[in-house]
Amino acid sequence: MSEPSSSKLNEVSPDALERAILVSIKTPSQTQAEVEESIEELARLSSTAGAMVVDKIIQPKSSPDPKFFIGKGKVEEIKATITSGGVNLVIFDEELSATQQHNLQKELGIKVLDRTALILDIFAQHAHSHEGKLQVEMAQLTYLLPRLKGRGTEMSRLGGGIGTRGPGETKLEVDRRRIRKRIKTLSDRLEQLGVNRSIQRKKRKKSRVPVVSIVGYTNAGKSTLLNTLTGARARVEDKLFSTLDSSVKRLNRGQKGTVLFSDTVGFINKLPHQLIASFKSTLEEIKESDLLLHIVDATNADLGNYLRAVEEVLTEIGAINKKTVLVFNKIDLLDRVALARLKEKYPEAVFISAQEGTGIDNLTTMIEKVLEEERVFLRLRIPFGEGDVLATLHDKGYVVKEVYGPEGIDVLAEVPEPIAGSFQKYSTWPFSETYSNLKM
Ligand SMILES: Nc1nc2c(ncn2[C@@H]2O[C@H](COP(=O)(O)OP(=O)(O)OP(=O)(O)O)[C@@H](O)[C@H]2O)c(=O)[nH]1
Ligand SMILES: [Mg+2]
Repeated sequence: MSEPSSSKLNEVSPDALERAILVSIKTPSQTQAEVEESIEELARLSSTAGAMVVDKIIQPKSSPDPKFFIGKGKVEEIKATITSGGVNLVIFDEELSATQQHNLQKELGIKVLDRTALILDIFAQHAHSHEGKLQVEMAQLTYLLPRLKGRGTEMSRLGGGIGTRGPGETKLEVDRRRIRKRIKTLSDRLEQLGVNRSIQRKKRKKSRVPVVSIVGYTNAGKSTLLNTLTGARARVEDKLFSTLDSSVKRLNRGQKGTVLFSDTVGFINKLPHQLIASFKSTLEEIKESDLLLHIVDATNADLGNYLRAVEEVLTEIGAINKKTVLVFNKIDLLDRVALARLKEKYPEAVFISAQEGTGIDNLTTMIEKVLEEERVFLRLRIPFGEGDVLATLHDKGYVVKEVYGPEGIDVLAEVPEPIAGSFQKYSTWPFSETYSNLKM
């Protein structure tokens, strides 16, 4: 049960590459460039997973066909290419329904995958830590469960490998039950690991060491930046999803104390929901950090699209309102004009080359500035009946001192600046003064 839908690509040697056709539709609401860029990315995902792309097909279509996703005529066309091109894999750029995948596989006689299955496969190959492996397995099983239908009959014809392993139809119910049980086990284990993580986080919070999370699209240069900032030696590769396990590195700033930098899994357009759910505790680290560095590969053609994709995931994990510094990376690859244009369009951003060290001083200064801004000390008196306010302070900030008096609880707390205003009514000295950095 540990290898639910895939891992064949793990075993593919360079001379036995799977030969793939990539397929997408272009709906009226999408631009041609958008669809082309997406299928190019699918090609990069395919080669990261170990498949060789033989052809790419885009069909203009008002909406996906419920039976085959693409039109029946296109299915016939693909069938012909399969025979002539020695193709043994078709990958769709959008998530297919169980029925579509089943119909396509039946009609084409070869393996049919979608973007989600492909990403899950890459994650399966790149997961190294115990937790990472559990997270990926859970995501794969969640993806597999609604797609078990009909697998039994297809099995023998499709010749094994990704997405084809599975039980015979008669065993299906038994298997569904087994999968559900396994998902439950995985979810319990992950929850336990999540608890451990949150204990670690609380400890960190208590020691008041600020945490800066490096987030961004996959391959933007997050790990490179972590290495440049902290002298770490995280894995850097021109591949998608090199980093799955988040790593936290300490930077000693002398008198200013330490800062922790956290590098984590990259995001992508149409990031499978199963992965977001499974990587919940990893992604929670982002939500809990003091500052986000949103790293963008400045050489990307359609920057807006990349920014949006990251913002969507940040929204989904509840981290969109975090204090964020936008960082354009790889400026060594830009000419002067392109760089100037970018600076004009994003005046608030920082421009760096993580690889060459350009702009890192600017970035560090910016980080210092923001971290300083973050700290706001409040002196509050909280009435006894409002325990939830104290709980919020503990949760979102750091309670320096807490004294129970006759009229309520006197609290000295440090909170993130953006939420300071919500405690104004409990303030026990003129509120404006609380904004200066008061120490005990
Ligand atoms: N030219 C140039 N290349 C860079 C720069 N920063 C990173 N790269 C390259 O970009 C590729 C991706 O870098 P990583 O640091 O692995 O990117 P990442 O965001 O951690 O990627 P994932 O972990 O896969 O999501 C590597 O080939 C790096 O060498 C830069 O400033 N300039
Ligand atoms: Mg990385």
